[in-house]
Amino acid sequence: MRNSFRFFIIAIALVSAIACGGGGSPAANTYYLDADGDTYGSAANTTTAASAPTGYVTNDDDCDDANATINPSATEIYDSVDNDCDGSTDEGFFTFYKDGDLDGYGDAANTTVAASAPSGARSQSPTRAA
Ligand SMILES: [Ca+2]
Ligand SMILES: [Ca+2]
Ligand SMILES: [Ca+2]
Ligand SMILES: [Ca+2]
Repeated sequence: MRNSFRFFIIAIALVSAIACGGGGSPAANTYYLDADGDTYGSAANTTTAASAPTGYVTNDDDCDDANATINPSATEIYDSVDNDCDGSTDEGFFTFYKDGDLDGYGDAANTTVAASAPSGARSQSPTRAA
């Protein structure tokens, strides 16, 4: 009686060890390499595993996986680069023309690029030939 109970316990332990070990493989997921460590992965380098390997993440949203300052959480700045990975480069920036005499027409020779009109006498409207 006692021996058969012990055998029963051992049998259960064996079966569960086999099931967890070499038996059925868990569902595999695709993971994306995050080479620059900004938590956004690149679709250019993927692997399939049951859980995320070191350096891999579950998204492929990084448009530049060699630059940690470029990712979907970044703020767009005026630098001819798509900093926030939305597919648009330097969106939200405009050229403003200085309107020194406040006649409503700017000076093509005196411009600045910004997201909103700088303080001072400037106009976003294109210039009249000065
Ligand atoms: Ca990345
Ligand atoms: Ca990046
Ligand atoms: Ca952008
Ligand atoms: Ca930019």
